[in-house]
Amino acid sequence: MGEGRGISVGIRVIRLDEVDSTNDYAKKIARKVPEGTVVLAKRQTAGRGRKGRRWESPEGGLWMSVILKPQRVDPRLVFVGALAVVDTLSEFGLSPGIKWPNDVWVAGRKIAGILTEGRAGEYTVLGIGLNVNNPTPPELQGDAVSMLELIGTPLPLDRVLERLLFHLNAWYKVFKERPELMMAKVRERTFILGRTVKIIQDYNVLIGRAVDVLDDGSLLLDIDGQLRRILYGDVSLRFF
Ligand code: BT5
Repeated sequence: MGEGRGISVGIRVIRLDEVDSTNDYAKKIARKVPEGTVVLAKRQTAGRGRKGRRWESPEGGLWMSVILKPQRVDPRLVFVGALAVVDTLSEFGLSPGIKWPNDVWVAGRKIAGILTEGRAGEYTVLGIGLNVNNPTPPELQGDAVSMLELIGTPLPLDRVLERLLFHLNAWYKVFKERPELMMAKVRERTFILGRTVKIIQDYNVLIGRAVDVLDDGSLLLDIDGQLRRILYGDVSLRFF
C-alpha cells in the first residue's frame, strides 16, 4: 500500500542553535518546503505547550517540529507523535505510557509533550518535546523526568533523533492507511484507562473513570454510570 510513494519524515532536517519555538519556525516555512521537513533546535527561548503554556527547552533535549501535509486536518495526528516517542523510549529500555491526550510519561512523570498546530488544507506542524539529557525544570521536580535521569547516562541526541524519525515514519504511514490500527495501539499504550481522572475544560471540571479511547481519538469517561465523550481539545487531565 503506497510503498515507495510515502513521504519520509526527516528527508530534510533544518538544524538551529536557538529559536523561539520550532513550531513557530515550522509554520513560517511550511508552505515552501516538502512534507516531512523537520525543524530541530538545540534550545528554544519561547517553547510552547497548549494554550500558551510554557515548555522548558534548555540545551540537551530534543525539541523538534515535523511539517506534515495530510489530506485533512485530523486531531489524531497527535498520536503519531506520542506513539513514535513511546516506541523510541521502549528501545532505550524504558516503559512509557500515553497520558491522553498529548503527554508521554515514564514512572509517573512527564518525559515528553506533543503540540500539533495547523492550517486546514495546508499543513499540520507536529511539535515534539522530549527530555533527553537536559535538566528538567526545578519547579517541576517530581512531575517531569528526562531519559538521562532514568537511564543514568547521557545519550547521543542524534541516535535518539534517528530512532524517533524512524518511528514517526512508521506511525504516519499507519495513520494514513489504517488509522483504526493506530488507535488500537493508542488504547493499548494509554495508561490512564480504568483510573479516576479529573478533566478540566474551560469553565468545567468533570470527574470520572477513564473507560476507553475511541477510534476518533476522544476519551470515554464514566461519570457516576453516565458515559460521556471528551473530545481532544484544550482539556487538561489530572489524576484524582
Ligand atoms: C505540551 O503542552 O505538553 C506540549 C509541549 C510541546 C513542546 C514542543 S518542543 C518543540 C515544539 N515547539 C514548541 O514550541 N512546542 C513544541 P501541555 O500539555 O500544555 O503541557 C505544558 C506543561 O508541561 C507546562 O505547563 C509544564 O507544567 C509542563 N512542562 C513544561 N516544560 C516541561 C518539560 N521540559 N518537561 C516536562 N514537563 C514540562
